Amino acid sequence: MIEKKDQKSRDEVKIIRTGCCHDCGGRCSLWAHVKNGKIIKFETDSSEESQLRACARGRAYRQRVYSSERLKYPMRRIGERGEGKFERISWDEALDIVANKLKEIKNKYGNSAILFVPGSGNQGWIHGPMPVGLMLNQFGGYTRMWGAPSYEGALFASMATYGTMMTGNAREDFLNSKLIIIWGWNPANTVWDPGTPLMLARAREKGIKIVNIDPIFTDSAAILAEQWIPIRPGTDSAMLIAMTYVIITENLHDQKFINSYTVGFNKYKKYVLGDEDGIPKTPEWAEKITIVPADTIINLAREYATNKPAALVAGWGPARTALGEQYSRAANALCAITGNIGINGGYASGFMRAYYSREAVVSGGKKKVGPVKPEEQKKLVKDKSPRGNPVDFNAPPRKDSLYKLRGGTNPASTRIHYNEYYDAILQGRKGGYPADLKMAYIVATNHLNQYSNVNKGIKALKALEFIVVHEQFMTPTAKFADILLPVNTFMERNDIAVPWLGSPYYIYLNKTIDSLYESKSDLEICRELSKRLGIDPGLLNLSEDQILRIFTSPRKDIKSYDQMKKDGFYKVKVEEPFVAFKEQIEDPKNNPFPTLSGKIEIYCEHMAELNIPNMPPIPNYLSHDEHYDAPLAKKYPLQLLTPHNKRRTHSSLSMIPWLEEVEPHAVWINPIDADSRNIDHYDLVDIYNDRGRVRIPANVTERVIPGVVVIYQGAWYNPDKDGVDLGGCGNVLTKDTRSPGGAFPMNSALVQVELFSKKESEGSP
Ligand SMILES: Nc1nc2c(c(=O)[nH]1)N[C@H]1C(S)=C(S)[C@@H](COP(=O)(O)OP(=O)(O)OC[C@H]3O[C@@H](n4cnc5c(=O)[nH]c(N)nc54)[C@H](O)[C@@H]3O)O[C@H]1N2
Ligand SMILES: Nc1nc2c(c(=O)[nH]1)N[C@H]1C(S)=C(S)[C@@H](COP(=O)(O)OP(=O)(O)OC[C@H]3O[C@@H](n4cnc5c(=O)[nH]c(N)nc54)[C@H](O)[C@@H]3O)O[C@H]1N2
Ligand code: SF4
Ligand SMILES: [Mo]
Repeated sequence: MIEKKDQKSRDEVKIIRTGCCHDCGGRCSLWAHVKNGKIIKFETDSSEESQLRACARGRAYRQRVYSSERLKYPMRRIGERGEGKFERISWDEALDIVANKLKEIKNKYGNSAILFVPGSGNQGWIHGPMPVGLMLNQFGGYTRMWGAPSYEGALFASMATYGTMMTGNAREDFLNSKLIIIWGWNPANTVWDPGTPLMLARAREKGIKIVNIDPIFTDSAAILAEQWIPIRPGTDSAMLIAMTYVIITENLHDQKFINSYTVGFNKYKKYVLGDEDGIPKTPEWAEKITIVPADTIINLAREYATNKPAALVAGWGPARTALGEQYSRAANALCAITGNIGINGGYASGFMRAYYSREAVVSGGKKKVGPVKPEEQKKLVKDKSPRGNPVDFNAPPRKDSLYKLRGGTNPASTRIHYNEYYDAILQGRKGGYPADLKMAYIVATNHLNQYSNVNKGIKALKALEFIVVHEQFMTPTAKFADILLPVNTFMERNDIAVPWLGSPYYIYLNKTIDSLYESKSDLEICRELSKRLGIDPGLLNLSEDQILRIFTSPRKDIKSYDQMKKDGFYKVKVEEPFVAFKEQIEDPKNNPFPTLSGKIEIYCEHMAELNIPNMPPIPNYLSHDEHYDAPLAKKYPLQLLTPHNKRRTHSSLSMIPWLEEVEPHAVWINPIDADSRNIDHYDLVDIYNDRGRVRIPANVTERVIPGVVVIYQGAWYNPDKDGVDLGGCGNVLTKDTRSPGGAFPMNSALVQVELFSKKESEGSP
């Protein structure tokens, strides 16, 4: 019987400060009201500015934690791989099987046969993929990926142009701009951190003009922007180059800035004016390609060049295309030739990260950027830290990487691009890949769903000898596991998380409830597996609190760990908004840009030396085989976009009833394209190409331009018996290749759409 006193304390509501650390750029406060060991309600940060307010997704989190679909105990596959038939087993048995398989594969084929597939599901420091990486390093290493689907095109361009990814100004600095261009960016939905949409809203309130360029009339276009300029997907570099043409020919460029801080302007100018190819990149030239009227291009170019300081924020979406780095390079060049870099109210575009001071604090000085020493360019330096992967040790760099520059993508040639895993599994060393892959260790990712060409992915996953997955739900990827291990959520453990792009705060995620069912954290799983593998668990043997204190200690900006734990966040006081490249502009002699030339590289010699097709050393407009003007467009005339949706974070949160009410999943199609196909609102339609077929309702809307259809990424792949996806996963249709710079072509697929059934008929919604 429960004592009266105990009953009373259980009935009391305790408020435990924690956070949401899904992958939306920001990390937000969730304050859990806990009664009798159960979360009954969430509040969010209502303390002093700047508030870390959670969005609707975070606020709906109770329905995820307590979902009946949560994985409850370890399971072993009993049906065909991918069929989703499993039986319950004990933790001991499951861990024994995983450890034995790891040892067997290592002995038989070597460590490079182990493919580690980490994902973005948890953004805290000590859970998710992190402990698995540490464990596998200790075990002798694994084959890992390079390339992030989020930003690889933008990152490559940022490194090539600026030699760094630290190119963003603090959000508050938007208020110092006279004009803000948000290009292919929808922060009203994608958040990036709670301060981003807020500052843009304040800028708008202040009367600062915001222009948005996007094929979709997004919520940002509707709420934040004064002007929406619809553009044909994948043609943005043509518009940017034509803006450059207007600026140069009308003498609106900042010649002094160009002379002092950049290299290669004259070479670019020749291309822009058409001196070499005979094609002047005029607004009229761009109009035909982009469908943006020449006058609109001219006006925006003039406005941008004459309203200084102006912020051009080139989002990552248009860079998530077949030759995405060209768009980012052209945007960076435009920022440079107008001299909008290194000043309050300006913006360098680039990668957008802006570490107010954190980076300096962690590495005890400046972040290591700039040229790599010549002797290190042939062989990567052995990284003996726990984060070093022995399989990468001493590997020569990839031939198409910016290997002479530090601080970008790891160039080890032992790595495989994330969007090329499937061919790597199917073809191995014979196909030119660096390893023969035999098992996959999949953690915190719904990889099959979230990376291109699902149907090829299925073949590849079936070809492996063994697959282990750490998951919270039976995702389309989890169905391919041989051993499926149930993981707890961030409500059930302690962690710390920081926002991606350097806003000055930390979130402390206090554990709110005990782990549900038999679930464990990734950390606990790796601690136990390490014992079975006979390796030193190192850090993994410590408690969460001990590890978090170790990780926090080099960060001098956190004045008190205990205060942070109590408050559930730590907001760092910053004297003034960070402005990227301020020192480079104010005192160039003592602060060169961390490029090989020490200047902003409009022309990049390093790229020229690489001499890779479709990777010119100056920004270009280029077509490709799934562009609107490619021969394939005759068969598949519509351009598919697969952007990020407000209802979920990637594929996480996709089955939450409260969030489903926000917006039903459907393919967006313009009335012109719908009418010509006899499609009405909410009819069931097929979207298809040579890679696969998706069947979902149509949302007939003018919010997307003619010629373009939209399937928001993240819906769960759900094939019928013929392999038609009834779930609406856009990656059934996207292409599993990469650009020379590593961009993922997730917004560059050609498709056709046809009516499947009218909405009144049987089988439709
Ligand atoms: N709600 C929510 N927020 C998220 C996420 C999520 O899944 N859900 N994911 C997070 C993650 S990991 C990331 S990386 C970021 C991604 O952030 P973004 O990459 O900025 O997000 P997207 O919505 O894919 O793309 C932004 C816009 O680019 C547009 N776009 C696509 N192709 C083109 C083009 O060719 N030209 C132009 N001009 N525009 C184009 C799209 O229509 C879209 O409106 O968002 C983060 N935030
Ligand atoms: N077509 C198309 N595809 C895209 C994109 C696009 O724009 N278009 N965007 C891409 C981008 S930018 C990204 S970042 C990727 C993201 O792709 P993923 O990294 O695969 O992200 P999610 O789909 O959210 O899957 C994360 C999984 O982690 C699980 N999880 C959550 N917390 C934990 C944990 O603590 N431990 C473990 N073990 N698991 C956990 C969740 O249940 C979820 O199933 O998607 C990419 N895919
Ligand atoms: S889902 Fe993303 S934006 Fe929303 S509360 Fe969580 S971390 Fe913040
Ligand atoms: Mo991402």
